[in-house]
Amino acid sequence: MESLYRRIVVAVDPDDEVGLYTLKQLAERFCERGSHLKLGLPFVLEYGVRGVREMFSVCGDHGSMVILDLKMADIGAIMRMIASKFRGAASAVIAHAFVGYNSGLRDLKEALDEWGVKLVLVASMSHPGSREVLDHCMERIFEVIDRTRPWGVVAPATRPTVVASVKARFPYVRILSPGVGAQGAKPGDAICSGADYEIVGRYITKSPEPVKALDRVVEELKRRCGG
Ligand code: BMP
Repeated sequence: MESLYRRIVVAVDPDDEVGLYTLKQLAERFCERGSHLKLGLPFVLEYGVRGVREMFSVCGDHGSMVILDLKMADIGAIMRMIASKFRGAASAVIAHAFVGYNSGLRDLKEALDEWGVKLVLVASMSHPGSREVLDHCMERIFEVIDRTRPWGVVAPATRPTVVASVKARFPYVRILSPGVGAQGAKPGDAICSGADYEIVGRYITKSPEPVKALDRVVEELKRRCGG
């Protein structure tokens, strides 16, 4: 079972009633089981770069990743500037692929490679609105991913066929799939379709017993996908 905890990324998107101390204690429980953390704008706006750094030091001790999810979508120079603020505070950063490679993701990727930080690109999103624009451009987005060669790609657990097509096209890339729990996908929907990690947020963090909720996700994963 232990290795299956390694395949879960807990999205910690706090509301303002939760103190950093409480979150750090919770993060420790997730990471000592082997799971990883994803911190996005809700976390950064509340606790700043310092908060991210503190979570990183808690989870880094357990060999877990802290993935910084700012879903950057800017020119390369600015994405690089933003990412530099989190140097030494995150294992990976997430950016949108649709900004393109030239003077965009190329600059970010070069900087992250130099700093030893992983790049994750968004291929497709888990909400229904992803079909309105993003998914029409999938082939172009795949071309950008191909050029950039990120460590990981985000593909939706809510649409396992998209996960499977990312896997077929990029066997070398790690697939991180959000949408499990609150958005309706079940544990295993993405991993059984070729994803490496499932991202689970509110199902765990809003549970009265978050660690038990993580345990339930892993049990269900084991039941459905083995491991
Ligand atoms: P939840 O399990 O509470 O729905 O949280 C999902 C997390 O994954 C959120 O942090 C959200 O920003 C992120 N996410 C998503 O839901 N869909 C995507 O396509 C990409 C994401 O990063």
